[in-house]
Amino acid sequence: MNNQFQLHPEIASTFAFDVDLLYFFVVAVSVICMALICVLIFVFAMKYRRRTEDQQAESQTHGHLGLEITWSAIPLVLMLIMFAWGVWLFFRVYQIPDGAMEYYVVGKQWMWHVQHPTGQREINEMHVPINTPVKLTMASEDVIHSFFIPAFRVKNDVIPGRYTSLTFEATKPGKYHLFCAEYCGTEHSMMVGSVYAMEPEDYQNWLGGGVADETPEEAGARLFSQLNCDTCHSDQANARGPSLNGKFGTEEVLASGERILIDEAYIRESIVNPRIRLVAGYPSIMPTYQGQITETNIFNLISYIKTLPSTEGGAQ
Ligand code: HEC
Ligand SMILES: [Cu+2]
Repeated sequence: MNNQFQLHPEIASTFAFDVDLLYFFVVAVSVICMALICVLIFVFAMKYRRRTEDQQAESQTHGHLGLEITWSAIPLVLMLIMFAWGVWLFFRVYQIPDGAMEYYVVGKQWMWHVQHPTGQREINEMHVPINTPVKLTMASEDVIHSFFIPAFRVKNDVIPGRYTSLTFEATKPGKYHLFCAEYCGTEHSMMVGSVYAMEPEDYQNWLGGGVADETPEEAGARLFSQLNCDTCHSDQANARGPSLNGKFGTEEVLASGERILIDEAYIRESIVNPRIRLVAGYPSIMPTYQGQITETNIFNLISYIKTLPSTEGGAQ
């Protein structure tokens, strides 16, 4: 199935068909307009050709308001249809549904690391259940990559120093191509893999068959003490850093007076570049962990910090 050359990838996600429909509309409009122009060039060249050596033009037409309006208005309407349709689809494709399963994906020259919500890890393979919304949060260890699953019609760049995401819901069990779609060095063309969409029961069995790794939260909890985060971040009254309990999704007041939402991107920045945004009332003593921690481990720390419950009667 996957080795044959295919002009058209399979339709295997909820919005794949709608993406195709818009694509065919754009192609059809372009082909029809191009054909019209080609035919008219040919017809006019024949119809108005010079018939004798000394033939003079009878009259020249300069401008025609009706025509001008027609050939401006029709393309405008067609373009607006494409635009509105595109915007509608864009929001559908990029909206993250509630309760989506969150996978972490790290691009690295030249492979994809995938981590399941339950902790299973894969390289260049990704198993997902069908009929379940999936969200990928993606990071890069080195250069710009791009995560592309043609059968699901999803693609997004994976950028160093920043999180990007993708969501999809597979609809058809099968094995699909996974590509890096951004030239990223010598072995870019080898940065390929497979996505296995499975019936939910099969997915559960697959999970059960693998080695039971620690979950992202467990790994994060382990790192939190291994990297000594807990020596500064705790609920104790004399803690040197702000307590992180129950902080995820809330707003932080910075030393600059600015307010910022504590989300994945902010936590990542706090770990690799703590000096950029200081929390109000705290000295700049947090060491940077840049280069000492992998993107996967940053994901794990974030998962752990997300689960920290707010504690009443704490220092904060
Ligand atoms: C030497 C003490 C120290 C260590 C070790 C430390 N931090 Fe911090 N951290 C701080 C201080 C102080 C702040 C507040 C000032 C700032 O923003 O840099 C802070 C801020 C933060 C923030 C932003 C919190 C907020 O409320 O906005 C996060 C997230 C964070 N640290 C995570 C970590 C993680 C994860 C580790 C371990 C990998 C860690 N820190 C290790 C002292 C520390
Ligand atoms: Cu790549």
